[in-house]
Amino acid sequence: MKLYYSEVLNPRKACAVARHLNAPIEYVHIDLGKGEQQSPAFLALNPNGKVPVLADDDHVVWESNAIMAYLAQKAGSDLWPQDGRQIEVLRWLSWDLTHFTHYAGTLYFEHLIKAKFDIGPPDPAAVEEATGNFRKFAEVLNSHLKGRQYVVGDGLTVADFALAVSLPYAQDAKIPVGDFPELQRWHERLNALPAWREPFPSFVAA
Ligand SMILES: N[C@@H](CCC(=O)N[C@@H](CS)C(=O)NCC(=O)O)C(=O)O
Repeated sequence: MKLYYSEVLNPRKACAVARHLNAPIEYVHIDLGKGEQQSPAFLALNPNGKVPVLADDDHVVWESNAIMAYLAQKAGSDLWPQDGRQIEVLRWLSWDLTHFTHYAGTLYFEHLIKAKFDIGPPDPAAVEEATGNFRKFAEVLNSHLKGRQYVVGDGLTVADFALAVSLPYAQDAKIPVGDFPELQRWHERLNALPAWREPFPSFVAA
């Protein structure tokens, strides 16, 4: 399987799950700064021109959440559970895309990506709106995590990998996690996983 990635937010989910599962992956780096995601060869894989993309022979999967689920299902892993927990995982993945990481992602873009790719200063209005909305939805997740180790059931799932993806960048992206102790406790637990701390394939021996 080939996993097309770059060292940014959404590919981080796919790379972390691939490493956690020890999946047999050939990593293909896409240089977003050089616009490699717009090359005809890449657009033939993903017409959206975005990473990550997984190619399993002729089967191509884009969208990081779908890639995580695909890798887990292929490995027979409970990261994508096959019982009633699957609906719960889907619920949190959907909520994450629209609410939680949607706003954390805006802060990541405004504070980190704009500087990294030299595309202007943060937009104060976008930052203010995203910060307020992040706080609102972080409260929901913080309450849910009280008394829990993981987001769904008793074990790690792809929902944890998705929901926590912005947290390693919280300080630099000015994502206000400081007011949410359950979020921090949960993220510390994920930090015990090597695949979480170091998801990108620099861990692969050259
Ligand atoms: N919903 C997609 C989002 C993918 C996405 O936005 N990828 C960004 C990196 S985090 C990208 O490839 N940006 C390059 C571009 O838009 O040119 C997913 O979860 O995979």
